Amino acid sequence: MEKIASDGLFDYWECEVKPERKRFSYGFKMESGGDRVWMIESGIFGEEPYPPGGYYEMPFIHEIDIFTPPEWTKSAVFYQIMPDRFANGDPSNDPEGTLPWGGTPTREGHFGGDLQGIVDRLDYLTELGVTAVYLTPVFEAPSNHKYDTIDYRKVDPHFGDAKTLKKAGRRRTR
Ligand SMILES: [Ca+2]
Repeated sequence: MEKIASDGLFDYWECEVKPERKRFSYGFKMESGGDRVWMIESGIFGEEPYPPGGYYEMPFIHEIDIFTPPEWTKSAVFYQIMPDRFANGDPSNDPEGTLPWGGTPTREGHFGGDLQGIVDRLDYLTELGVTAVYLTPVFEAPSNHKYDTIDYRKVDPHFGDAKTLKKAGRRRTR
């Protein structure tokens, strides 16, 4: 692996792998001085884990699963947004029991953030240099994070509607 970047907290390593077959299993061996550890999906071990159990796995790679990112993503600056916690642009759609903005977050609590809040701040994101927004799930779900989606065809009413989602996703040019 090759170290491609570092910041105050982390080093970032990268390598390119072309699996010989349509299945792929992998782990990481890390060595420093006399120390050696293996990191796989099931944990970190001082002894080399015996495969196949517990390794990171891509059990089957079909040709259509090999994703080629569009050219524009290579220079894009992404900003990830969990809508409930980003900005409340429409208090009329707040879930019952919405906590006051700036309050202490809880696991189940809602702050009323929504798609209109994102639309209202697209200029702010552009000023930051952001060129692409990645949203955590926005479809109908009971939780604040919406990963427990119950209807993939309906924008969660606490976040807004399809029309507002379209506005949040429109291409911005300066
Ligand atoms: Ca709201």
